[in-house]
Amino acid sequence: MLRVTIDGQPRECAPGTVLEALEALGVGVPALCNDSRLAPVGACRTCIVEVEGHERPVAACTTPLVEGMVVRTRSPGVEAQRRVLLRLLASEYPAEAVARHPDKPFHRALREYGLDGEARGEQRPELRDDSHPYIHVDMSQCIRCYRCVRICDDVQGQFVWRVWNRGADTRILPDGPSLKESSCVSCGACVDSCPTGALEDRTLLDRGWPEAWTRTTCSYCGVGCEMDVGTRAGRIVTVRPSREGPSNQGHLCSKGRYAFDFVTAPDRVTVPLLREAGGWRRASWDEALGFIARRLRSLRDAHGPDAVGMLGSARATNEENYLAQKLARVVLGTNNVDCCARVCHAPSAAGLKQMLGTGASTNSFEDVDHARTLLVAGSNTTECHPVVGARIKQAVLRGAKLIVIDSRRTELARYADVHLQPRAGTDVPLLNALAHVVVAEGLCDEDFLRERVDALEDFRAFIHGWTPEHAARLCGVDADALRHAARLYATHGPSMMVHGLGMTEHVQGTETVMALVNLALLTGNLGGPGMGVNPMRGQNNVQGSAHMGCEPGQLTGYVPLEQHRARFEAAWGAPLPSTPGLDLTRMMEAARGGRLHALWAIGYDVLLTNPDANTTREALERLELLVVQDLFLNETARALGHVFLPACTSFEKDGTFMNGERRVQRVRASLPPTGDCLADWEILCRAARALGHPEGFAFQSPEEVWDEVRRVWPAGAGLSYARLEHGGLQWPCPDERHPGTRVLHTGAFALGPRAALRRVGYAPSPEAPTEAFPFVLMTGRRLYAFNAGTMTSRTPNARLQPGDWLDMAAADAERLGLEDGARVRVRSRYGEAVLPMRRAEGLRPGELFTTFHTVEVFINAVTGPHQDGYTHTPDYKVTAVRVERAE
Ligand SMILES: Nc1nc2c(c(=O)[nH]1)N[C@H]1C(S)=C(S)[C@@H](COP(=O)(O)OP(=O)(O)OC[C@H]3O[C@@H](n4cnc5c(=O)[nH]c(N)nc54)[C@H](O)[C@@H]3O)O[C@H]1N2
Ligand SMILES: Nc1nc2c(c(=O)[nH]1)N[C@H]1C(S)=C(S)[C@@H](COP(=O)(O)OP(=O)(O)OC[C@H]3O[C@@H](n4cnc5c(=O)[nH]c(N)nc54)[C@H](O)[C@@H]3O)O[C@H]1N2
Ligand SMILES: [Mo]
Repeated sequence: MLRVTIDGQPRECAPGTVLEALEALGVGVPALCNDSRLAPVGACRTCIVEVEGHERPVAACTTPLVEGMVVRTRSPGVEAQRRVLLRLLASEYPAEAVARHPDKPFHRALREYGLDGEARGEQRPELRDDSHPYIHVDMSQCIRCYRCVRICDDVQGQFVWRVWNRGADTRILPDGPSLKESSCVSCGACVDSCPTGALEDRTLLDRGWPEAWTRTTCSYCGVGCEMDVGTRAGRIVTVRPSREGPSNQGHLCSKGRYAFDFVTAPDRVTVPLLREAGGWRRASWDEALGFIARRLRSLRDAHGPDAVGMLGSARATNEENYLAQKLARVVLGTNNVDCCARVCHAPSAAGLKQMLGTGASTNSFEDVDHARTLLVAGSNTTECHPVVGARIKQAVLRGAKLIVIDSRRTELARYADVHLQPRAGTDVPLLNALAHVVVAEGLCDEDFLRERVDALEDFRAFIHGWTPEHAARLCGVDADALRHAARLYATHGPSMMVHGLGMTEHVQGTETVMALVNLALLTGNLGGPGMGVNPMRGQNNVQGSAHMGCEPGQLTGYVPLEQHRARFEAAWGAPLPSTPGLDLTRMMEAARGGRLHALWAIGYDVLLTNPDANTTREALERLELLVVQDLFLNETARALGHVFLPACTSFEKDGTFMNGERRVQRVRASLPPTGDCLADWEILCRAARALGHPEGFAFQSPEEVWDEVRRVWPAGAGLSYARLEHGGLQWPCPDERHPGTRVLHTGAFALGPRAALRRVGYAPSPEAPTEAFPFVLMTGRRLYAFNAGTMTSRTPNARLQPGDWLDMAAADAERLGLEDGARVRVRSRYGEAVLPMRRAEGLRPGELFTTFHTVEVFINAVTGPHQDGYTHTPDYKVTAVRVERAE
């Protein structure tokens, strides 16, 4: 700590700039061009202070604090200078704006200096841009602090805002004809930073200033961004990023920042519903739960407990998923419980668990800043995990090396030192070839191998045949590019892997993850900062849902059921079912075969998102009871549900989520429940009572549920709500003094001192293109829509990205005589879908890409039944199809 004197008071401050010290002490000075997320520039000079020994006032934002410094923030000299500066800015600033946006830093400064009456500028209509659904632009209120320009460049890395002209004529304009038509990705960072009313959220202008702020965690993807929700009169007015958020550090993406209005969508279901001959009928909670209880009891009496299945929700909290699997096992008496980790990163969990002992990311998002080389494999990070994607871009702009393995040229591929673009489904050969180069060229970390790795000789013998030339033929990549990538990853460490569904949603999903782990083991890139193997987990709580026990063979803490049966039976005071449970894909088969009679799906649109939808439909149609617990009549409910239970959104309940870096974070209600909706945890507790089994479900709050979770999960015992208050904690965290774990496998692996390399042979996808089905279709996602689209389609995000469309290489489009926008029929062996096509750059001819975000297109009618052998995760990435113009 430094001892300094500020405004006559002796103070102790942490090293940093003078402005940081003043802010920490709560000594406010205007600082209009300053933003703690940006490097200070000292341009506006409103933060000037007097420092003893300096002839002239200095800008507090660019002046480092030093021991013994004597600072005066309010001396007559600096106050006078500040007033002159502010008066100059005011003279050009529109008067109405000051009143309209009372809480902006510039307006506060004007009021503080009694200058609000001196705003005399004009509102100039030609400087307004009304194009964007979320961001209102009025550059007559621009004071040229350039915060928008800088935050777009230095945090998001999008470079949308450009500076035109100089001096008094300076204009800041987007890089397109309007903001909507620009390269803007709607992260809202510029709005959040703008100190005036030049850039503002439309919702805030329309609905008024927030009356209350609530800190919570975003409910879209697995990054786990912390955010502050501003509410007024029972509505969300705006969402702002929390600067303390460990994984987002003051940044958000378009979904977390803006896509919240689904909460008040007119078709939100707010009462329980029962299906009758004529359609849905309103019911009371007692009636709906009573109906479910009677039906479940009679199905169980007729067919045994395993006639029933339960799906937890990767969108709901840990507490709720814990209760879902407990209800399945203890009340319904079945291990038939799963969640949509099954269709997503189950191969990552399985591969990492088998090889290293823990089925989760080895490192943290923070490690992106410590890696010298980043290997992004099958992850479209900038669209699917935009806050981490932006962080990767910034790391690369600062000089980190980037290797991208993706079958398309993604945004990150354009930043990459090497982009390996394999034919879809050929990553095992590609990764084996990288391992071959590492071994053959002597690039292994010999010390690491000696101390921590087994099966080296066997692996050497195996990998010998996987030459780059051999792999190059299978993958369609250049052999020298493979060599270049392998050398970079092995020799320019620490090297960090980030991987996505391009690795896992394949017939070889788990094996592909194992091939990634092989590379990390060979090069010693495990157990330290800036390293590791890191699945970019999909939904906000998919890591947590599986970890709480929503998997047939795993109990809370992701421990094997058979090994931990006795401990859980003691804790729960009830026997656990003895038959092994079915996972989601096996439940669908059982339903089709007439062996599963009831399914309870919490926050999971199975019909729309499972592959081979015609088969899924047949399965669900045969069920005698399909309970859907959701926010909306999603496609599963609309088409086939028998009972609908209306749940609260994450804005309306308390609890915790677990993000992709093993961090447990608090979710806090910012709104009261809508209508009769209940939080999922309350629904499940009431259901247990209705089923005549109240014991073990008498919880009064999510915290009580969580405290039970901590009792049965030793590695989470230290994660009390009190300790999660600020920023959350990463497990393992075994006791209340433990600081949490940022990096796994330091010193030893979770499974022991040594891990073994694995032979990963190559089994090509059965969906090889044929004459009848000459194209390979990959499916995935795009920036503005989220998965089943139930939430994002009910927000203005839908205006930023129109539905699903098919990307096709220009050469293919020409050959087929298809113009952009042409409607095409995509047909596979399993079904068909009709959608518009567009030419896309960065696709290999013969390969296609589309998304599964809308019911209108229903692309899963086309995807096939093939699965990963270990986890039964569907192959959504390789389907042989043909394309023809739709009439
Ligand atoms: N905007 C948005 N964000 C999301 C979601 C969303 O729907 N929308 N969903 C969330 C969820 S649930 C998840 S799981 C994550 C998914 O996040 P990602 O895994 O990043 O998403 P995908 O688009 O499914 O696929 C990733 C990449 O794999 C590539 N790929 C496909 N096949 C292959 C292949 O055979 N080999 C290689 N090397 N690459 C291949 C695709 O070109 C694509 O760029 O995103 C989460 N975030
Ligand atoms: N073709 C193709 N299909 C795919 C994929 C692909 O890449 N290609 N990816 C797969 C992957 S990775 C995934 S994760 C799945 C995703 O499939 P889903 O899990 O079905 O998709 P989501 O849209 O995330 O949300 C599910 C539901 O949760 C509801 N919900 C949100 N919050 C809550 C809550 O708090 N409580 C309750 N009860 N409900 C809530 C939403 O309204 C929505 O209906 O799709 C899979 N399907
Ligand atoms: Mo996912």
